[in-house]
Amino acid sequence: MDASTTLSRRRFLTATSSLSALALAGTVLPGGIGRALAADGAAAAAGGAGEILTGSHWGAFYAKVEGGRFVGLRPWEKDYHPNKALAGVQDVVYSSSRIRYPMVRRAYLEKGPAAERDSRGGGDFVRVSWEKALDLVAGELKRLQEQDGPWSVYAGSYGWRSSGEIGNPQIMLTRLMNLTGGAVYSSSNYSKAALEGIMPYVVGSIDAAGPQTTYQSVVENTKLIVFWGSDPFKTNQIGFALPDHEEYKWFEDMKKAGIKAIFIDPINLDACKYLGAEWLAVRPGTDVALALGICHVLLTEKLYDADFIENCTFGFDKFADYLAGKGWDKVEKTPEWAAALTEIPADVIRRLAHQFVEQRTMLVSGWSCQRQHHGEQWPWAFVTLAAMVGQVGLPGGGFCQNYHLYSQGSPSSAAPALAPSMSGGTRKERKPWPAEKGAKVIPVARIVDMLEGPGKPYEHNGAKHLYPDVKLTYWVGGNPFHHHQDRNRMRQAWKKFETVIVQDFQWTASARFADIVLPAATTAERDDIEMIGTISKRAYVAMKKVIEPVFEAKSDYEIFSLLADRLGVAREFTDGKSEMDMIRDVYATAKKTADAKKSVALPEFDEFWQKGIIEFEIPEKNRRWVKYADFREDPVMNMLPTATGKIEIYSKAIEKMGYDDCPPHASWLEPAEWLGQKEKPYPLHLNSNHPTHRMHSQLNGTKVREIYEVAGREPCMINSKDAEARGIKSGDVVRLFNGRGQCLAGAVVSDDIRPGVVQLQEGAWYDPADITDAKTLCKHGDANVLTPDIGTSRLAQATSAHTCLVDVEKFTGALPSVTVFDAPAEA
Ligand SMILES: Nc1nc2c(c(=O)[nH]1)N[C@H]1C(S)=C(S)[C@@H](COP(=O)(O)OP(=O)(O)OC[C@H]3O[C@@H](n4cnc5c(=O)[nH]c(N)nc54)[C@H](O)[C@@H]3O)O[C@H]1N2
Ligand SMILES: Nc1nc2c(c(=O)[nH]1)N[C@H]1C(S)=C(S)[C@@H](COP(=O)(O)OP(=O)(O)OC[C@H]3O[C@@H](n4cnc5c(=O)[nH]c(N)nc54)[C@H](O)[C@@H]3O)O[C@H]1N2
Ligand SMILES: [Mo]
Repeated sequence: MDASTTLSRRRFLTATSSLSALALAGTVLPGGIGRALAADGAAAAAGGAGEILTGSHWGAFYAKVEGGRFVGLRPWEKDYHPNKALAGVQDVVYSSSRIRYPMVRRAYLEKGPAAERDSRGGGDFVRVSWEKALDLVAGELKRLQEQDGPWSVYAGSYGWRSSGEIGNPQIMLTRLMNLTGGAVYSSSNYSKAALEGIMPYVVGSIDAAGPQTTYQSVVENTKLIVFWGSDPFKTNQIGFALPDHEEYKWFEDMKKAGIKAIFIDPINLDACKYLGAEWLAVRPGTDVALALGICHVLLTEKLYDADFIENCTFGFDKFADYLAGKGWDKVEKTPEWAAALTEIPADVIRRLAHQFVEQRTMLVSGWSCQRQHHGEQWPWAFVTLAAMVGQVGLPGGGFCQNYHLYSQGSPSSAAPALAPSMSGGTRKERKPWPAEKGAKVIPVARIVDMLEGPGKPYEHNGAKHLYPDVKLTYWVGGNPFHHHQDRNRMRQAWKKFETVIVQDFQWTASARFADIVLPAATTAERDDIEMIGTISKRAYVAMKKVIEPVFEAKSDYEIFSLLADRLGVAREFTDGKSEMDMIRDVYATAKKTADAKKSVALPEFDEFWQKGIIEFEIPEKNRRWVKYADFREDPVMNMLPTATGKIEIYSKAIEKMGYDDCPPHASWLEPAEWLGQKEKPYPLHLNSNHPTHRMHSQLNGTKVREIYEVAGREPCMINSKDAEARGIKSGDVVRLFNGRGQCLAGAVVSDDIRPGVVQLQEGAWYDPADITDAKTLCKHGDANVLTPDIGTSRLAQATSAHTCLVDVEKFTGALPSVTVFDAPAEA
């Protein structure tokens, strides 16, 4: 056992108290940008004694090590805007919610699979040896894969595992399952599945991935930038590779360039204040109507770019008929029609149409507007609007659906992108998979539908499938008891699983609702390799092990290798490679590409590993890259990979599907719940957007909570009018509720949120008061006890988390304490 494990949490917090200085450095308040950037030049020199360079979703950093203990950290000196949550990356290693040993639910251990499933989540676990835990897991996988069939194992494990090219436990799980006969997997994601479903029909690719028109192009050319359901200040704080937060530098440049900005969002964002922008507090869920209203003005006032529509798009006539009231719903999409739905005045809608075409305009969308019922309609309406404005492919003009993540407007270096050396491989069939056994892959957000309806038909993207009859799940690198909607429904459905295995380093609710819990190592406890900048590829970092795994944690690779051994596929699984061999492979592949293309000079691996980092120049020619410029220039030679080679405003392929919940052109379809509904079940809209100070549920079990918690709970922002009507003051404990569930939260009364809307950011750990109660109170503030679990449409079957009405009241009952941050007892 590691010496550090004997230290109490309190002593650890004292030992790392210097982190509070770091915590203050990266504030996202408007003035924060200037401060963080000013601090950049003065940052301390690289890598002092006892410091190890590594990284995380929150940024690259130097870990301080003393006597084998990870005692502190400081951000990489070239981070433009260090994330204050970085402090949690150290704290998480020793936190009270760390999973320390393999644990098995008592009833499961004593009575076997499927025993007393009602007691899941009750916290009655027994500590077991690794031998025992791995035997149990391997035995169950064998039993189900061999005796039953691969369709009975759900290995669609989804989630934001850590940064690093070899630490990809989901690839490992897939590889292990494929080597042993296969399993049911999942497709797409919770992030942008509606967008990923529709965009291939519209522009021939996902669009919101890879390089975008660079910020340099925006700074030099754009006169008006519109952030539509997009909060680049907040969501760029994290990255999948190691973020360098370059976006914040570009925001400063945008401000200096005097670019006018408009934010369309129910919340008055820090970025909006920073840029001195106009805030349009749209009614949530009505953005499609707003876009259609603007399109109507462009059409009727003949402001739209007829040449671009003629040369670069397909199917405009049908859409124009729809705008004019001659479409499938016979409703004209006038600004007055849109104003009634969106509560954005008709004269503002008219003005926006004029503003967009009168100057170089960049339309920017985030992903919240597609994480809604009929979410496919938003990206389609947005791109259609941009096509009518006609600036697609011009410097600083057109549209971007991805400036809010990974600093995607950053120019790229010439270095090859690093890629995992391990692949999931293909299924080694040991048993044929008959059609009646159901789908091999389900849309990720339809997991509860699958659990509730084995054998039931469903539709997805033009095809019909059956849900498989799954009995076991193995979850690694994700937290479904945070990310999935309608927690109470999910809790019941989860009982369908006879065995639930969770491999994590934190006692998340998913681990608490599992049967077998395996303690994984954090990235600080193993070696890896990663880029700084998903798009910029600004550097390669040797993510060196900071400390030995604490308690009995093992790296995901070691755990899966041990399981592979028990399942008789060790050699195939590991290929005889250690983790360091795989790191070498990742580097060797990049070096081979770089050498062949003569793009960048990479040293031999040992030199790189010893140095710890290689940084790359950004070639001048990459700084002004404009997306869709070649398509615009010659739409015939450079056609898009759509059915017609053009931007499809109308899709014949979607027409053929005949879905009433996804018509063949962008359309306004009323969501299942919204504030304009005739008979609203509840009076307030719940905005469960992404958390400012966390990445989802990660680092919730750390001192990062001290930055934002209210009354010891997740904060809930409420408009002063709504608060006053309910007698709520800042700091009060409130109860949010609807027909699906209820949770407590700490009130923040503010006029930075539109009346009628409350914000409870996603990711607070679920903390049920009484697991025997079907609608039990979450004591801490998990937004997903309230959200509905419905597919966006038959096309994408994505999550509709943002389609949610609730009510809020001041909580006056006996206040239950939050208990989710203490690990279950190690009996
Ligand atoms: N209401 C609502 N719900 C939402 C959303 C919303 O906007 N509103 N957003 C959705 C979106 S876009 C997403 S992407 C999902 C996110 O959902 P998740 O990705 O499931 O959320 P995370 O909290 O990031 O969970 C990652 C888990 O992996 C663990 N982990 C990290 N690194 C490792 C590792 O190396 N090994 C192992 N074994 N475990 C590791 C962490 O401790 C953590 O428990 O949530 C979705 N849910
Ligand atoms: N700090 C931080 N950054 C993150 C993450 C995180 O958890 N924390 N998660 C990462 C992941 S996995 C993803 S997928 C992305 C998510 O990126 P997004 O989905 O773009 O992020 P959100 O914060 O959910 O929503 C963006 C904005 O949309 C607004 N909004 C909500 N509903 C509506 C609406 O109906 N209309 C309009 N116009 N606006 C609306 C919200 O108030 C918010 O300001 O972020 C990534 N970045
Ligand atoms: Mo996401």
